[in-house]
Amino acid sequence: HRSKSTAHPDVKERTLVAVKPDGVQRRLVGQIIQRFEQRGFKLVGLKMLQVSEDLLSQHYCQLTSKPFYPSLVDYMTSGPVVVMVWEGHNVVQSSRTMVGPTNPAAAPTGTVRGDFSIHVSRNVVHASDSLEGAQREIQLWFQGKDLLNWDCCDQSLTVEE
Ligand code: IDP
Repeated sequence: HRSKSTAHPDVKERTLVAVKPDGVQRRLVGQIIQRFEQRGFKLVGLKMLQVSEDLLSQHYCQLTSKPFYPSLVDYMTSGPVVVMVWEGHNVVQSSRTMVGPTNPAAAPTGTVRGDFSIHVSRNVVHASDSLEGAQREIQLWFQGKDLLNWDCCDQSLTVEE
């Protein structure tokens, strides 16, 4: 006998995905959301904002000493971003696969970066790279009250419960 709670403990896994300013300007928000919806993940948080340099330096705390960091700040603050939290089985790793490698030149067709971008400095989208990173980024970008726990009526069609 397997109890419901131990069979699939990670259906509540969450990750942070952001459409960067180039993706918003190029009107790719809808297509990017559609990919996560149709895969079967659940949207639990969504907002549009102009990013501050302070938030960005916390988000990219491991990159602030890189030579490209000043241009990364210019890019990420050039216009609004749309930031989302997606939930579901293995969502952190699956989102990274759906987004593709950092450098679009290496990104396979079928990935967001492989389908919509050509250069590392304009790669359209962000997705957390690990469970720990996802937790850190979600706390940074969202207040707990702005993440919703809701029942998706077709959940039993996407995971065994
Ligand atoms: P990731 O976004 O795939 O997790 P990171 O190494 O965390 O990759 O880099 C964060 C972001 O910084 C990239 O998505 C890209 O926008 C930018 N970036 C990374 N490496 C370079 C570079 O060599 N030149 C310009 N921008 C870069």
